[in-house]
Amino acid sequence: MSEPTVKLIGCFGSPFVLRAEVALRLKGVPYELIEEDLSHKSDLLLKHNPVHQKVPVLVHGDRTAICESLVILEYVDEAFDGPPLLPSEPLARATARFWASFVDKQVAAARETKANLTLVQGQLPEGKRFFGGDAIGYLDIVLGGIAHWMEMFEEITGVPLLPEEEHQALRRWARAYTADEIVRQCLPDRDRLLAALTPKRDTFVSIAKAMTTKK
Ligand SMILES: N[C@@H](CCC(=O)N[C@@H](CS)C(=O)NCC(=O)O)C(=O)O
Repeated sequence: MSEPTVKLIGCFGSPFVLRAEVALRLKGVPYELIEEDLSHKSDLLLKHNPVHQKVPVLVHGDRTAICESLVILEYVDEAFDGPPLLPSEPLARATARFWASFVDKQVAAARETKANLTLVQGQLPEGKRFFGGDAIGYLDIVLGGIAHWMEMFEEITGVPLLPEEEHQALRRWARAYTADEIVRQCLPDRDRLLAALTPKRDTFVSIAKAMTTKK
């Protein structure tokens, strides 16, 4: 019997979609990426994610769709063979989930992004390249959405959000993450992303100033 197909409803340049793609590729799961135009949401998206109407959405065979990137990561980890994303030990799993939720709520959308990233940086295991240790794991994938965008954000605004001297470990991690062979296959094209983000430069500069001004 053939394996049920995996479809990922996504859109260009989304850090949340990137999470789902990296997880699928690390597990070696073939998938079809359906690129959504979020200004004209398709019936497919509205049918599969009627609650939030957001991407990513994972459709596995004829099963109900799975929505929300963190839920998708856990589903992919449990439903498919391949390298584990979450640690196996309960306390380490709970800790990874805590920091993933922290990244979503306190880093991606907060004014205290810089200080909160310092807290996240403290979770890098001593002498290891990734939050998952020697291999990319759940928290790497969750934070990985930010790594690529942060660099782009700095280039567009000219404001260093994470100066090397303050966030050396995190910058080293971001470089290792975005240089990973599997991650690179999923990263949005740099020039296309730059072209999409540059018109929002003024907004980004205001955000960057708010983030870097010491209170
Ligand atoms: N919490 C969601 C966030 C997903 C999200 O914000 N997706 C954006 C694209 S980056 C989206 O679909 N936006 C459409 C909208 O807000 O209507 C997740 O983790 O999956």
